[in-house]
Amino acid sequence: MGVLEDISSWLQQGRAPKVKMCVQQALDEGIPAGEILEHGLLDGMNIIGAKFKNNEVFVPEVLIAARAMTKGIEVLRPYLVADGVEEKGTVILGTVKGDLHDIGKNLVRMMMEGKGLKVIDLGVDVSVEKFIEAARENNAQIIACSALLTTTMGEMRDIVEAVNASELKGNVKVMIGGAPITQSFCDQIGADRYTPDAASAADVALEICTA
Ligand code: B1M
Repeated sequence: MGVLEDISSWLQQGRAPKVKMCVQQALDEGIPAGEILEHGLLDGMNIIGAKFKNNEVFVPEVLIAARAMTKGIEVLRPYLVADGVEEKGTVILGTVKGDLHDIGKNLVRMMMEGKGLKVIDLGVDVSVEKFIEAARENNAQIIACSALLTTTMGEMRDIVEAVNASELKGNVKVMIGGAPITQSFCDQIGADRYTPDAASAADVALEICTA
């Protein structure tokens, strides 16, 4: 088995130190950073994402794998920048105002980063204005918001309205998700996309950014 398969396999097992070690080994062997990312780290994360979607692995495994991926990316990052590997798009992510739940949002971030997207994570309790400002400043293609409370999901309507009332209209898509969110709520508030889980959120974000 080659070192790229090792990276993918250790990542799926959530073994961060092994992932770091193998990424360094791959760099020492002269494998380009983009290839290590694509065929090692992202390959492993894609497999985990698919298994998560099919209920073959659960939140703890995903979090541990995602942490291993983050550690691998830390080793790789300076080389990626040097090699000029382009990010595939920029996503502004946050949990809406009044809502402090962030476990699902963090999964969304990790899955999106696993797809090669740049994610600017504004954290929790994020106001409409902060989402808009960040999208504007970073030339983002997507505002992605998470809500876990029925009392905070209405914030998403305000975000859609604020985008539509600004120059971002047409250029920035609003993606929504979280336990109480449904497709019918998405249709009702005119958001661009609803996805039920982190893996499909990442798939859709990539689709939007590369369309
Ligand atoms: Co809270 N809480 N909580 N809570 N909490 C819920 C959501 C609740 C359903 C529990 C219950 O009563 N059964 C309930 C909401 C009821 C409602 O609104 N109808 C509730 C409540 C009431 C509250 C408080 C008000 C409790 C209180 O203080 N009285 C309070 C509110 C605080 C606030 O936010 N202002 C509160 C507090 C907390 C804790 C701080 C203790 C903790 C949060 C810790 C943290 O996030 N760091 C917490 C937790 C852990 C939960 C439960 C138990 C678990 C949530 C979770 O992390 N799930 C939750 C009950 C439950 O859901 N079983 C509950 C795991 C996570 C992976 O799932 O976030 O749904 P989830 O993400 C999923 C999808 O939804 C999707 O992807 C993920 C899976 O791949 N997804 C997206 C999420 N965001 C997405 C965005 C996308 C796409 C997909 O696109 C952009």
